[in-house]
Amino acid sequence: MKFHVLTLFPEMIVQGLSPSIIGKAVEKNIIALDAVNIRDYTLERHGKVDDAPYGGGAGMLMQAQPVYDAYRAVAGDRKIRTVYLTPQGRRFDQKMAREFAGEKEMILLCGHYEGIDERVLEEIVTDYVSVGDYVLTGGELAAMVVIDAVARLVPGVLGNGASAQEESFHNDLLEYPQYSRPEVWMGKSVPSVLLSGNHKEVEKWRLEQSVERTRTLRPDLYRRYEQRQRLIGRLSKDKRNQIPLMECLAGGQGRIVGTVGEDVAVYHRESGVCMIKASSAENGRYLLGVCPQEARRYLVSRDFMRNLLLERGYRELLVCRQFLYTRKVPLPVRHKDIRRLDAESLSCIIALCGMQNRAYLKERLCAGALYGAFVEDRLVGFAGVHAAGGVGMLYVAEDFRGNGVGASLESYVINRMLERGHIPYGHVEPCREAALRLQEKLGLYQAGDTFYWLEKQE
Ligand code: 4FN
Repeated sequence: MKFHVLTLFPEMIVQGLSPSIIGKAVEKNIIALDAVNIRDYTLERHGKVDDAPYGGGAGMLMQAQPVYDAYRAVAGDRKIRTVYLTPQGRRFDQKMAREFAGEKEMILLCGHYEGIDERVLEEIVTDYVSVGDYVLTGGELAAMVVIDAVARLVPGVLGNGASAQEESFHNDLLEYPQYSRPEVWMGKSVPSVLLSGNHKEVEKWRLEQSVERTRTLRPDLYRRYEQRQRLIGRLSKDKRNQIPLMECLAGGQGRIVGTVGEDVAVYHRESGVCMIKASSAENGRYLLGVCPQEARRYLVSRDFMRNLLLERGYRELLVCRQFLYTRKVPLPVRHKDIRRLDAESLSCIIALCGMQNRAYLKERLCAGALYGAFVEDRLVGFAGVHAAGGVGMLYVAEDFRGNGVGASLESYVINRMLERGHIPYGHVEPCREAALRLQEKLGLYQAGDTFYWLEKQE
């Protein structure tokens, strides 16, 4: 991703970000940062870029011409998302950061003095964005806030370990308190549970702390959290059918976009998947209406839902049976050399299974969600966790099939899911007989309706 910043103080942007992780990512060419000095584009002598406002009043305004020419020098005839940092803008938040992270390129425009001539703003700005309610001397710090928040979402900027951490991030909850050495500082001890070595107790304590902090400090976030927990409680009465929805909510990545009675639509933004539980076509129609525009895929489990989507021009991707692993005990893994894969394995994966689904596999790889089986350092198979939470993507090299590599891979992924407190589930097409047999062999049982995956036609 490329950030262009139009500013009177380019060194503020470049030097401000260069010591940080964002600066390292620039050095590694994972992102690009191009700070453009608006003053370089003035046609007036002495580098003048400002003038007094018509109608009078205090202070000066940045003039339209240098801003426009700097913009054209960057954008040419291309249409690029252009953000003006201004106190009048929409408040910047994590959702907006995610949206911007989907762009290939963006332009950030920083104001100075009393602001910028309205006419050039009308001409070039696509988004007005504010970082908060306080007076600043210029838009540069605001632009740096936006760049920092957006850039860290670009795959590779934080590296594998950190992006995997987001998986366990309890959305809607504030962070719990943390402690490091020494054990006693200024007479204050580290809470004893953290020294107990009991992983389960530690997790429980941390969740309690997060919940309590959120309840007292951020009642707005807490309401969302409570609504989600209540829904998970209701869905758990129909676990066999509702595991994907429950998992998506429990993971903290699913957003409830609508409810009618006992029915609900949940949007999983990372995968662009909408999951709908509807008990009637009427409710289904309503819930489809409230799903976000950007939803690319739907997971539904009733014929009338499937038909509603087909009527709306969606394409059927898969018709699946659902398998659940409801025991808590880890599965034995016979194949010894299985490891988490990183972005460098992409070429091995493509060599193994061809180019199909390349973009999706790359995305899962960068998210740290794929695991590989090796024989003498050769990748002979892989499996992982889908963006929406299911276990799958199982593939074994033809000359290694029938050796239990597939069973080991799936068992390994299931064990990782169990460690993180998930209920492992998978969707398998009825025609894939080997995969169906494997599910039974591993002790997963078929549960619930037939599930339909449908995709928006591009
Ligand atoms: N600020 C307020 C009201 C009126 C003016 C300001 C103010 C920099 C060019 C804009 C400020 C805050 C958050 C950009 C503030 C932001 C700016 C931002 C910003 C110089 C004109 C100015 C009521 C919000 C206190 C100066 C409120 N996010 N004017 O600060 O650019 O992006």
